[in-house]
Amino acid sequence: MKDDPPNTTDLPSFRGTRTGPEVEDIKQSFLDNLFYGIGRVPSVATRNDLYTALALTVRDRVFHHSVHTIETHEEQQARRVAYLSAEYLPGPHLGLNLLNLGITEQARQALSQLGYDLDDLIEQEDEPGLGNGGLGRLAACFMDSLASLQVPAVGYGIRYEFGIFEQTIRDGWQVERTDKWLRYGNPWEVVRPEIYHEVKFGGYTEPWTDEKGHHRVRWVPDNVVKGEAYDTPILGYRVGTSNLLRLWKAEAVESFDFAAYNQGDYYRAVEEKMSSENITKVLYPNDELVQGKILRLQQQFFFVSCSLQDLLRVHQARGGRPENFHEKNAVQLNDTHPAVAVAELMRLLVDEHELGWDTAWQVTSQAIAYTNHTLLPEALEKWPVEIFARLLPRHLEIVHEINHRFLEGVRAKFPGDDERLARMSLIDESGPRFVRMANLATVASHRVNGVAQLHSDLQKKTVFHDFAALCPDKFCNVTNGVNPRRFVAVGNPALTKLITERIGDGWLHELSELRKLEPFASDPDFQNRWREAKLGNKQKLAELIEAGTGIQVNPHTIFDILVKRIHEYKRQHLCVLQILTLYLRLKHDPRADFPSRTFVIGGKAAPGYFMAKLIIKLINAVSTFVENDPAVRDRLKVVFFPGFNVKSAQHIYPAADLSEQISTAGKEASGTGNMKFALNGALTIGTLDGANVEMREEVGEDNFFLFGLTVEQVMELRSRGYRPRDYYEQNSRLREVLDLMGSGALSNGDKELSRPIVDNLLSHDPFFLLADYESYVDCQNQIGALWADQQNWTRKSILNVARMGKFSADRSIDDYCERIWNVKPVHVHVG
Ligand code: F58
Repeated sequence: MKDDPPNTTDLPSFRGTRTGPEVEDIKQSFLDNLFYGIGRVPSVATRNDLYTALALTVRDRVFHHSVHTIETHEEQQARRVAYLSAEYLPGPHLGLNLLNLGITEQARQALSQLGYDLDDLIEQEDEPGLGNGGLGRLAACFMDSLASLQVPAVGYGIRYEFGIFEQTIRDGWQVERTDKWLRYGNPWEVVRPEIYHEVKFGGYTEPWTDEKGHHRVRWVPDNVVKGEAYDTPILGYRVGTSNLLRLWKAEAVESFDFAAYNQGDYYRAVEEKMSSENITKVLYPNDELVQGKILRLQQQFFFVSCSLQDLLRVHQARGGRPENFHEKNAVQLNDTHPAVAVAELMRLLVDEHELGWDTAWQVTSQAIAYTNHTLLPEALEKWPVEIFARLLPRHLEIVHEINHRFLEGVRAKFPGDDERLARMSLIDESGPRFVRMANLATVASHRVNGVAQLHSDLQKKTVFHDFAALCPDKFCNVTNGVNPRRFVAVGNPALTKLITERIGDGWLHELSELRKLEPFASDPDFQNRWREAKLGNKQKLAELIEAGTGIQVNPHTIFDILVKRIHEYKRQHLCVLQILTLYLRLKHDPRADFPSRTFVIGGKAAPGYFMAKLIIKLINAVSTFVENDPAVRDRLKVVFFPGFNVKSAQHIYPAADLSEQISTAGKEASGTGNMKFALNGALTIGTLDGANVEMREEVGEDNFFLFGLTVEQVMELRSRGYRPRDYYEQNSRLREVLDLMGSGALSNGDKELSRPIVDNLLSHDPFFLLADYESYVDCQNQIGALWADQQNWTRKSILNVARMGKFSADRSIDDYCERIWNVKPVHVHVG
């Protein structure tokens, strides 16, 4: 791909060596940064020193854009987006920033002239694992797209000292290790000690009357924590805009409480410091399960309060008044984790800025909007009222007041319908009392969106049914998207080069331009080169697999890949049933006619989620089992890829032939891995779930391998009374597979190991694996047959890429701007 800075007038020009784009500039500033930035000379520099010097060199150039962006945004005072997310998974910054600046090749040459290899240094970067999975990664893709589309925006979140744990595998089991991502420092962030906010916790409230005779409430906390800003610039692709990701770190208000110290209570002062700092110590590693842990509520409130105070501060510094806050700020809640923002914004406006309740409510509800990412009941956040009251006494009062006013409205519209009131109330009173965060977010938001059309439709039919009956216009859909710059241009240079040679590089700005590839889908020369690119990527992944697991895989086999968080609803164990089905076919007929496959499965399991961890162990057991069988091992390989994260994902998606998107219909809100695979030329085997539905519509049903029950069929089967054992009894193939699993053969005779999984499947099977098994296996057989026809396979692969334009995060952000935020781009010129 051509990587020169484009020469349109509205693109940044650089001045001076320090931020210049030429090879010589980069060489000089790299050496300067090595010398002056970290005090090293090349002869003694470690790989990390070299990486840091290069990161600083790139950061200089990014900051150049940041400064212009801030200036332009100050001048124009345009409405901006504040994205509130408890999680961000940005991935390594270096490669993407180089691409966005358009200086990858110059940097490569500069380093090579100095005797270093750019890719080596890019590999050195530890990624910030400040999220669990799709939700955090989506937030990062959105930050990139906001900047690339030149939308004024700031991302607010938490600077966890320890991000998502590192996963290693010991004896087939997941072992968690602390993620020390800050171990060698982080050259991309800048601490802003002068930008901080105080956040109160606990205590009590008291009424008072002000001099005008107004009834007021004062919150007397028993604890105050300071949030300090850490800023990371997020540069757009080949534009002047560089927005901010501002993450808050908790600090004690004073390092030492001298009063306490003087009284000799030194330890109490130190303890207070430690407990304040604990708030941002570690990310909770659960996906799709929320536990009512008090520290988690503290984290949420901490970052929300800092962020809203910051927004109000900037708003006022720009001459805004609290009552027009919503005109200048669109505040987006990424799921309910920041939903306490509703009560905090009300508190700030009413208690601190002295607005009347109705005005404050107008401002709050016009500023805030909420994205829901899940329909799973165990993932819908609710806080025990008692915990909420203890930590946030004033906010509980505010929630009650909002609830009171809201329910009055509902009562007026649906008189006498007490059950409806109970369902819609912000407080769950069916047993022990809880604050329902999704209800709070929904009531206060002017828009609520789902993340794929199917998900948004289901929301209105299920969790938000009553709310949609009350305000149908509040609900909308914004289908997720991904960042093609990171996941194709940076991750898959071979494919990028090939595409760009044919259709130019406009697709990196406007992904729908990939359509221009369609005429080449059947071109034999293009097909050959397409296959070569894929093969090269598979070879690279094979090297990584061998380094990480010791397993040698053959790049000429089908790379059949399933990577995502491990969860029963995502059905990694359905893939295991298919692997064992192929295994048994080979045992029955060693010459069975199907192509050899390499299954790569990866993902982290929540540390407390027993079944998910057992699924990992099962996959590893199957891996060893087939590897130990000489009659099978050249036809079937099973790899559990340890430590799946953004960095390894960049190597994995480009190498896939087949993408497994096999969740139970109705359970996966959208999925985004599905998009990353398809954009890299993998064909998808999938259910009609999440965004799979829209992907299939786009790429065409002939180019998508569909199997399994639909949402309606799942619901129907459930209500009819699902009996998984019937499938076992009626399907001899399935019976043989489950018997093999239960026999202990996979685990050196230990029958107990897979028992929880087998028993669960036979007697409950809440995710309908057995019901979908036959259709899945049949579909896999069709895929095997298609592989034999490489031309047809390649044609479908090209058509998949050509028709994925819709799934750019740029399109998602356009939709948010239009349907929810009413925010316009601001052009930033970098002189
Ligand atoms: C994911 N949610 C959805 N949650 O599962 C996926 O379908 C969707 O594509 C993605 O969001 C983006 O919209 C998700 O990743 C979490 O990780 C939460 C972390 C905090 C606890 C609850 C789950």
